[in-house]
Amino acid sequence: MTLKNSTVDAVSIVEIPKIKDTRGNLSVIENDVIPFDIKRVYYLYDVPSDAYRGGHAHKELYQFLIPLSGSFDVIIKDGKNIKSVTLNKPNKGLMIVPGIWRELENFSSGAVCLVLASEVYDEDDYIRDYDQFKLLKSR
Ligand code: T46
Repeated sequence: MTLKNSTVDAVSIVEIPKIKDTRGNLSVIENDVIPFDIKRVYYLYDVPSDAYRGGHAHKELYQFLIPLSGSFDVIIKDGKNIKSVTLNKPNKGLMIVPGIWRELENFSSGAVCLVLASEVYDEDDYIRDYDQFKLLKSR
């Protein structure tokens, strides 16, 4: 998947295996759940309900977003199409491929968004200007 050819249809909800017993649930992510080796893990928390995060796309980065607690909405755009996904189950994550604009909003109280990333942090991988994003997608 490349910056140029990806569409919102390539962004998918992925179910994370759940091991359930009387003590509660345990979910585990191994290489068969996500299609990349994890190079970085970060998380968003204590996000005010009126805050807006994201507002950018990545050139090469794959990310897997997991709502460890609470819920939030992810708006995804490919320059032509828009989709909105609500994440609210800790065993269902969102796989975002390169070349997809994302906006995160409507965080519930206590929401925690865990992100597994295919690359280490690199500001050069970000496209933070939406007009530039649309131009790159249309070329
Ligand atoms: C994404 C959404 C879901 C770092 O120093 N290292 C890191 O690994 C990250 C992710 C960020 N930062 C710095 C860069 C900024 O100075 O932390 C500050 C906040 O980052 P940003 O405004 O990009 O945060 P979000 O929540 O808008 O976006 C982040 C990720 O950057 C992004 O890739 O998809 O979470």
